Amino acid sequence: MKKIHFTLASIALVLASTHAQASTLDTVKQRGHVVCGTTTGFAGFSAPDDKGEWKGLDIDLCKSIAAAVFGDATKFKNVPLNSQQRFTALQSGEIDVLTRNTTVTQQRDTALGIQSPGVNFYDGQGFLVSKKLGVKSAKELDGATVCMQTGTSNENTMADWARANNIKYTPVVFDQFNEVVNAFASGRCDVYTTDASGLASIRISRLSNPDDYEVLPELISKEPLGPFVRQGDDQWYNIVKWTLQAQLNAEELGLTSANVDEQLKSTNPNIQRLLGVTEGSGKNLGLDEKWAYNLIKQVGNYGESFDRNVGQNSPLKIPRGLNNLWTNGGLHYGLPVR
Ligand SMILES: N[C@@H](CCC(=O)N[C@@H](CS)C(=O)NCC(=O)O)C(=O)O
Repeated sequence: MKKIHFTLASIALVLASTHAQASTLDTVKQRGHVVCGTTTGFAGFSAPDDKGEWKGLDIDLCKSIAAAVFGDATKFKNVPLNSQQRFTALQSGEIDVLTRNTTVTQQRDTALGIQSPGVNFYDGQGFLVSKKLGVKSAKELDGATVCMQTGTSNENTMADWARANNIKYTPVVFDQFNEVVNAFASGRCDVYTTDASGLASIRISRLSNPDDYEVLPELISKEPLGPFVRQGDDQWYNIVKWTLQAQLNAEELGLTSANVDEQLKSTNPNIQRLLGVTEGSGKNLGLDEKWAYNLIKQVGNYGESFDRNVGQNSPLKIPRGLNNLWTNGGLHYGLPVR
């Protein structure tokens, strides 16, 4: 099995290097829409609503890229990918950008032919249990059966943590997200471990009685989640990187989808540069000068997207915490657009 994966990865790397020849921006423009890799359906981050429209924090990043490139946030399509499929899809050119709760690690950022342009959600790995289990701390999990998804960083983190804490556990692992959720919901395992944001999403959107479950207090790792692009296309890397930076800068500068038109009259030079009133940032990216204006107007700033999808105005109600701006005690720090 290992051998087969290795071979597939090598083929994908060769394909990726062939692909790097054509500029991703040209390919995207010619096609008329950007293609983002997302989850198969993870409420709050990337999931279809009742009308089949994909919504979420990661979908908003994808839409923002579309707005930056085309001036139209609707010019995107998403390819649903499970944890295992996501890197091959990016390497092979099936998607232009992976916008899907993916932890930035050194190995992923170097050895897979892909690269991380930034972090759009700071997270950590945690545990979800049924209250019936009567466990209050992760330290009490000795002997537990633990549900996880194949191809996630969660598998290795769990193994490291259990070894360090002298905890024995039986992994119950599946390829498909639905299989893991169903196994946990039917009691086939005592614990579900993945990113805390994922646990919050699963508890609210996938379990029939969310109040029967709780997330344990411990986080056992750092899981900085963010988009990935292929190595070898600096312009596309910069477009994705600065799209995220524009979302963050907009929040820092108090620019929202509601007030951005009025703010075109602002005399603040930082606002003038971000909104393309003072020209330059668009040209640097190979985009229209209104690239950031368009994404702020059509999708909103980072905080608007956070609140609507995963924060206080969403069913998940995840606190801003580390995902607040640095000026409010969080880690998000918009790099200067100048
Ligand atoms: N952040 C971790 C975990 C990400 C991950 O794939 N989590 C699973 C949750 S169990 C998921 O999102 N599954 C959704 C799917 O496969 O559609 C990673 O990058 O490996």
